[in-house]
Amino acid sequence: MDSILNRREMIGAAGAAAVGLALGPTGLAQAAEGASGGYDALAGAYDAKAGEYVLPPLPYAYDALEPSIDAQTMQIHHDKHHAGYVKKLNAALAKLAEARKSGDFAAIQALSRAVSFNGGGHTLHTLFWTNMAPKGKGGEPEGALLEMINRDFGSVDAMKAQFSAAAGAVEGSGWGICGLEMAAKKLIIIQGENQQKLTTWGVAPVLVLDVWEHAYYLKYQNRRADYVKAWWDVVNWKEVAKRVGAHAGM
Ligand code: MN3
Repeated sequence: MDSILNRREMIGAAGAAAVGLALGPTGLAQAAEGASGGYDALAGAYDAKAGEYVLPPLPYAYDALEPSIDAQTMQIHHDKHHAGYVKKLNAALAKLAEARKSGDFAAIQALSRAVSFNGGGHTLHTLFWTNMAPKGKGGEPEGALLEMINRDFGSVDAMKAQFSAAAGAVEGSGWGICGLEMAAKKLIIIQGENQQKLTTWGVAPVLVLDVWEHAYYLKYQNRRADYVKAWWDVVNWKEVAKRVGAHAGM
């Protein structure tokens, strides 16, 4: 295990893409040009030629995750909510470019916040769609990923229990997030509020779960715990393994 984890590749192109927009669009542009180092999901989130963030298509049909997540929720969530974050992120960045030209930074707080909120939303949703797969298609944790989960959480069941508790207890709108902490190269579970709060810097998200009400309310109403439980059936562990490998140098 140690030999797998000793190859330290501190935040490079892949890490920059993963920890995202705080580092500017360069990381995502590199990802778009094929330097994503296994963090392929983000390659579709930015159009390097146009110089704009874009809404990547869902990698499956709207109804592909049923019965865990219903088709109508997926359609509205992807086509309306996620698209909105992309549009507002681009708009905020354009206004910042104008501000640099004019030297008028009167709106800097609102614009910085808009980049953080909408950029966080864009990154997390892009990772979310691709860390899910139709039931039975996502595999199970195995190999180096399984070893890492056992090392850092004790067992897969213990990891799932902590993640479910964290996601279920997010106050208001937010995310359950499992990520690789870059200093220790260990997996940790954190909560995200809104799209950007409670961030732990240096943690590259490898498995994320949207627990905003828009992600589950049509089917589950107030029963967030039932949604979280059903969601485990559609986790794409193969994609999670790829992301961990990209950051841990596996
Ligand atoms: Mn959402």
